[in-house]
Amino acid sequence: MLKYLYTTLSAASIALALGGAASAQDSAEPIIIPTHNWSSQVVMAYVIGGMFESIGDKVEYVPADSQAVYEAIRNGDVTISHEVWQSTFGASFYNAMAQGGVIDAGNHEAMTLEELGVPHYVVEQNLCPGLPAWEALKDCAAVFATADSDGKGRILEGPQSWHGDLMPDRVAALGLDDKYVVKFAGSADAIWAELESAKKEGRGIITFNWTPNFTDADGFDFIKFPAYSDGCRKADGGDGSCGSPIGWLKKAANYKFPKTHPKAYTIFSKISFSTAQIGQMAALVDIDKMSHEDAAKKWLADNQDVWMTWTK
Ligand code: TMO
Repeated sequence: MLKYLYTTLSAASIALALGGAASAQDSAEPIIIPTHNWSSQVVMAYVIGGMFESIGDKVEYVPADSQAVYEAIRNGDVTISHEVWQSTFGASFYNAMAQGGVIDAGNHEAMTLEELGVPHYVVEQNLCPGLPAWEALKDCAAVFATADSDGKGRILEGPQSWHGDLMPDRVAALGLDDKYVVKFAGSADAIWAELESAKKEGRGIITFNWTPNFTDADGFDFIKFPAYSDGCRKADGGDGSCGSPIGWLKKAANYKFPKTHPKAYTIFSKISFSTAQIGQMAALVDIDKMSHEDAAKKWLADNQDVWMTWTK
């Protein structure tokens, strides 16, 4: 009987007959994963790429601008984005979606905050009484002055590519611009280097930072600005006098991805990293000084129980 089946039916139809509905195969075309300029995102790119490779799919990594990437996903040059931070990229994500071609592939478990703040010792040692309430900043600009800040307090913002003039707009809207100047860091590493030297010298420093990040473990106190509400930002038509939202962290994909790579897309839709897991990915690079690729290999090796529940 079996011999008869083999000689008259194709392998595919036997699989169908014996196993019920056979699932579709993923395309041999590579899945294009973007890399940006902060550590968890790059490590997570290789972590997710490693999961896709574990099922036999091909992966390519492309350095991409973290705002323009949503248009690149929409037109198919890039397949996914695995860290869509609400505060900084929510508008670009939904603008691209509204043009057609971007899908929401679900949220990570971690909630996020992208905000100005101070290392914990600044609060603990009372270097600026009243922090973390933003009003305290009015009376301690001198504590945050640097050689290049003209006697004003310096606010060290991240690279301008992340969210443009959000912080200069906010500082002006809150009436802090006669006392503070916003300087853009060239890279995330420049922020970490400044935080380290300020800590060594025991001096006050205000920087942009975010959670989940490796700094969660150290203690970093985000400043409490007036609450965020939709439309409060200048870019959204408001006066800009609001802080950042406690936001979601989403995954995005090109609309064809579920069809071209159904197995990989199914995995991608299930992926959900926690605050601790994302902090670990950043720490492997920013504290342990591993390369992004090596950090991802180590993370995958140490956390098979986590990711294999999504790939099996
Ligand atoms: C997008 N970022 C996590 C750097 O704020």
